[in-house]
Amino acid sequence: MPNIAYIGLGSNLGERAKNLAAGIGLLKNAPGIEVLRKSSIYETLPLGAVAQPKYLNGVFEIATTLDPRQLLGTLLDIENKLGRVRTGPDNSRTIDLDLLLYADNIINEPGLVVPHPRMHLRSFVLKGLCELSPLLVHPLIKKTVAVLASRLNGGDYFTDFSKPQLIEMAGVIAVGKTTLASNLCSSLNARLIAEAYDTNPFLAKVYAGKHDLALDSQLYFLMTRVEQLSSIKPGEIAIADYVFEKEFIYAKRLLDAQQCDLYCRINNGVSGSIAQPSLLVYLKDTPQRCLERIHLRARPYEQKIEPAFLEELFEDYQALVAEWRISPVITITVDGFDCRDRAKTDELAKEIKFYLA
Ligand code: PH2
Ligand code: MG
Ligand code: MG
Repeated sequence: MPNIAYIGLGSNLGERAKNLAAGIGLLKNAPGIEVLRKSSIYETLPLGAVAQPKYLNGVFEIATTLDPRQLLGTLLDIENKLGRVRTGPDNSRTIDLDLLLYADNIINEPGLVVPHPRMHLRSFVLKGLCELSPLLVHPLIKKTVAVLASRLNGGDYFTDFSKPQLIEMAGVIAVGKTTLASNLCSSLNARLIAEAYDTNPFLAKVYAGKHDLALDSQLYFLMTRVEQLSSIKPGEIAIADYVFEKEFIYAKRLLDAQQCDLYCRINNGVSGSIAQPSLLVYLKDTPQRCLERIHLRARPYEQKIEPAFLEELFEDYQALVAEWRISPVITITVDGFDCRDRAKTDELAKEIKFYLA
């Protein structure tokens, strides 16, 4: 019985479309391989640190009687036949044939890693897979390629161990951000970066209606966040129970137009050195259930929060996540996921590792 496998094609040198067509031609003629379906071809910006020409990328579904090692050998033969040189200053290539998936095999051998270790970070791979088989499950991450694609929002990412490995939590007040962040920290042996709400000397007064202190409160949060997010070392895993960009959500809601403008200028002026997140975890629950949790946890100054304010925050977070282009986003619907449940949070921690260097 042949196995189904998926091959990623790429070219960014010479006549790219012709190179891809030649690659497919040789694939079709190779013994033990039947090409079943092809995705669209996408033009993509080169992903990685070095400047390169743009790529054409596509994905192919094949049925094969070759085993994974033999299939890899065939792919390398085709690359060589089409004149790919595996040296050069910028790693550009006339043709690149990557084994993405081979049935539900998990292989980790020198030169042969399946699933392709970076496929879940690349929209140009996942979009192609989604055209062919959106419900295909990634055998390690155990999510469909459709879910994996939606986490990237059209972007392509790569991990970099020379940068801080920062995870940020987004979501409405009392959705469970701090609880989840601290559980993930113990699973991942990471540092917790907790929002300084209890040391903010202005916050309670602002909640109590002193709107003239709203700018002070925002600036206090801003400076503590900048200090916290500038302190993470290269390679260190840190989890913040906030997303830095929430600053703009709250500024817009709490400040008048002139304050907000001044605030945004200060923010842009001081935030240049903060770490960017490798991953955003968005916790989503109804504003109504968040309000119930606010009453349960009984922080005095939060008890007057109006349902309408939470609804607005919810919409703001939805918009923030919809426009997010900084990192992949894992969205968790809290209905059905208890942030206190260690079995669940351990499972999520395992998944998160695939997004870190
Ligand atoms: N392949 C790489 C590195 N960067 N960028 C794009 N856009 N497409 C690729 O196929 C690609 C890349 C290494 O194989
Ligand atoms: Mg490649
Ligand atoms: Mg390759």
